[in-house]
Amino acid sequence: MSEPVPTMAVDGLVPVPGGAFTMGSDEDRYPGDREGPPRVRRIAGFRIAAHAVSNDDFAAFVAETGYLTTAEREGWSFVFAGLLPPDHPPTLPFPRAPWWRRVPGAAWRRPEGPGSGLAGRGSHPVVHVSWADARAYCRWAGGRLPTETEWEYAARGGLDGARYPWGDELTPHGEHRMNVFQGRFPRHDSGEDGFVGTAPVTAFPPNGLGLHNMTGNVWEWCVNRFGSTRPGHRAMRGGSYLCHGSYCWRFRCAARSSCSPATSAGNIGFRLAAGVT
Ligand SMILES: [Cu+2]
Repeated sequence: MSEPVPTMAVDGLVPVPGGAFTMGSDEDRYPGDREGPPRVRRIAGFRIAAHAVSNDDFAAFVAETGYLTTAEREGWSFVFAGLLPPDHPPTLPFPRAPWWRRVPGAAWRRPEGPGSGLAGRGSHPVVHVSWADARAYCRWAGGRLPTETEWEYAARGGLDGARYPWGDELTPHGEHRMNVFQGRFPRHDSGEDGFVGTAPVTAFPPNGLGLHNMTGNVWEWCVNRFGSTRPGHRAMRGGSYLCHGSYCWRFRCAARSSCSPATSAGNIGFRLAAGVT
């Protein structure tokens, strides 16, 4: 027998029946992402959480295990410059994306570094978690990370070939359906969708399977590698509150990205999955 696990966590997962669907798209604005060509995939049934792992969820894991995240051990993480207070000490920009700052002391409990905290954000997705951290949580919870195929099938929620989890229109009837970046990236997020930075994990109506925020809010780690074009990287799905069509049109069901498994940032989280019992 392995150590006792809190079965509550996996008991609450949404069952997703097996089936077939069209994976990927031909909207390949970023050929290096290899999100196409569209192809039919068969998939076995599995279970997936209705929302991303929240700060409160992650706090329960840490309280029980004393787990230290990669960012806590290494002493820094990537924070979006626009979320740092104006009087924050100077930080090193990431060369190809200077709006990302290496912030000493940034970690899941201190999303914008020392002086920041989780007040009012217990129901927001945990961020500054590496792929390794995400895997550790999933094991503790008795589950695992989803594969990219599972993630995309779940995100589509039964709408085969649609761009978003609810259809093809970004804002049907003028309504925002996810947390992405409005305004001028990267300098000004106008927050027209109601949020600057993260939103609660159950914000916005769910998709056809009852799953919230499959696109937008935070990137979600998947269990598998990205592929041969980025050796060592693990796949991430869904885009985040920083995605803007002008720069990163990846808040779509088919879109892909990746990071190295030790990377953490203020817009990367994850969602728990498991097989069928
Ligand atoms: Cu993006």
